[in-house]
Amino acid sequence: MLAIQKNKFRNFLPLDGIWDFLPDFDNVGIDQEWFLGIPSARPIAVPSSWNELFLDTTDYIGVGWYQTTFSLPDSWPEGNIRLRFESVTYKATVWINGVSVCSHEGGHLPFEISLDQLVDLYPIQKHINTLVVRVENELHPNRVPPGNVTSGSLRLFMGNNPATNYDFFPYAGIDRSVSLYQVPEIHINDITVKTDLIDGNAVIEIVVDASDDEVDYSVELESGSTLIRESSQNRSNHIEIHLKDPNLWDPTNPFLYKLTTFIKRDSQIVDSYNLDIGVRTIKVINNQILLNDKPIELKGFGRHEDSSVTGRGQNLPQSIKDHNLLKWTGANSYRTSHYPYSQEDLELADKNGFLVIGEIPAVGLFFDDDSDEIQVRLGKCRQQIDELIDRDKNHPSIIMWSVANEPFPPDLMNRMQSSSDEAVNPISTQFLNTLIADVRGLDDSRLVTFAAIHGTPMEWLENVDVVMVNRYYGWYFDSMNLDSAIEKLSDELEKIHTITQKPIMISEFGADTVEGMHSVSDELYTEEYQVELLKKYLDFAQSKDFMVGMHVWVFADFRTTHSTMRIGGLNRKGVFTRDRKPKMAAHFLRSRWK
Ligand code: BDP
Repeated sequence: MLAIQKNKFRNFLPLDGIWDFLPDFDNVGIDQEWFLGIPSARPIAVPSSWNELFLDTTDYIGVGWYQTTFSLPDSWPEGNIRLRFESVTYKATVWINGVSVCSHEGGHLPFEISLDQLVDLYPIQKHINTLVVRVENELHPNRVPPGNVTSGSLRLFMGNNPATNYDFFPYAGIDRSVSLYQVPEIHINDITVKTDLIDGNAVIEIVVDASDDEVDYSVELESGSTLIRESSQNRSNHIEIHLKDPNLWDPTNPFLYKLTTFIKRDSQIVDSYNLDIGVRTIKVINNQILLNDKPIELKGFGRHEDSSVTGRGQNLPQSIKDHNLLKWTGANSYRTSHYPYSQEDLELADKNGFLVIGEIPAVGLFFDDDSDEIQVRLGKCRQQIDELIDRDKNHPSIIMWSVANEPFPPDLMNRMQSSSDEAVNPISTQFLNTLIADVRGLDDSRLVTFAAIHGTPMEWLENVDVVMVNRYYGWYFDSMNLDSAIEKLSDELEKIHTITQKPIMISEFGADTVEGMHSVSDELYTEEYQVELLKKYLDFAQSKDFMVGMHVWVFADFRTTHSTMRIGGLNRKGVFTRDRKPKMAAHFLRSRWK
């Protein structure tokens, strides 16, 4: 799914702004036909999450209705108009002029609908049209991420309502932009770009999917002052560019080439699309991750899309600021924990040279309920992998896909406490292997992994390219005893490496820290303790050849549900506060990484 682009062949009409909103606390909207027009309204910003905006919706995660109007410009020809939502959390049902046009389940990823079939029902071209969206964010065990889980799993983060087994707040709403756009009658549907290096020269492979077979394909690659042009032979939609001495993309030189793709009908160009592409390769060989055939270590963070006003709603100034602060620390990498981030955030990563691990929203997965329920969740994860790779496959910044964060084996507590290594139920192994195989089937040019909790069965790790572990020795285990914590960490990771023979990265480690809390002796929640813990982990990683990355949990404090483990409803493991003030740890990392 290509990002929306405006050019001489394509039109674009953003619908963001102030919409009408009505929370449906009693879930009566469908019966009362609110899709014909919501009965009363308060203003809301689109995009944003509703939770941070109104006093009566702070903890509300049920149903909310949105409404706006639009008219199409006279200059737009008829047909090929699409309505696109970049992210609605969790389930959207959409009506135009009272006619139901689509529904979509799963937040964080785009969906769109062609309006062409509507034209027979209603001449949208000539009218002021009403757009109504019902957003529903109830937490269910068979959704992804699962919520309201009552059986088996580790319900770590149960605090007040809502009950989730992950700790980030389940924000709801139209979280990213909504727009109308138009493509020409014969148009480019999709472009897939892959790059390889052969004897130091680049091979750029471009596959174009057009709406019509009877077209000719060509591309232009802008490289400094020269323009390389290639056309396909015999209407093949596959074009290769060979580039001598390419300017390779990497964190120190995130060079982007401008690639323009054209399709022609009867020698006339009928559509074009621009992409910024980076030439780079990513591989694992023995214990190392190789970027452009050279070993690279990932230094960075897990993050969250989280802000005190927009919630999980898109906040471009904050993305820019976060990227600048990431650079300031000397980080070269981050994970989109625990869901896909906005496409703008990835554009920034391409430009700023961050190595990104893209993750689907599969956090808190569990496998000890009915097998039918497990299959429903599997289906949802597979849909999310399809949609994620479809959206993000052309970003040079993405080097690895993560198919889950901390899936829970059924006997997790036992495994955590006794380091038990008993075989796990095969359905869970098959579940993860199916996701990994899906990723490889869709994208053989990147690595695949998942973030493994302490106690993860070894057989789950057999199939990944890089073993990624979240570890909290020194915080949830052996708190206040960092030497013993590091000893246990070392023993455990040595063992995992001996068995798997794969490179390992720690994708989460950290300590909750209240800014301004200090002590001369070891004390939990102090800024000194956070620095000490991070330092010991980084020293450990430096001493092991098989360690390929360290992601601190977490970049900045973020909102959680209220619980005895979360002071003030925040996870405070950030090295920046929620309003992006540095704690001592941020300065420490900068001195270490810069
Ligand atoms: C890990 C989760 C992460 C939490 C973190 C924590 O992956 O989402 O925020 O623990 O407890 O288990 O801070």
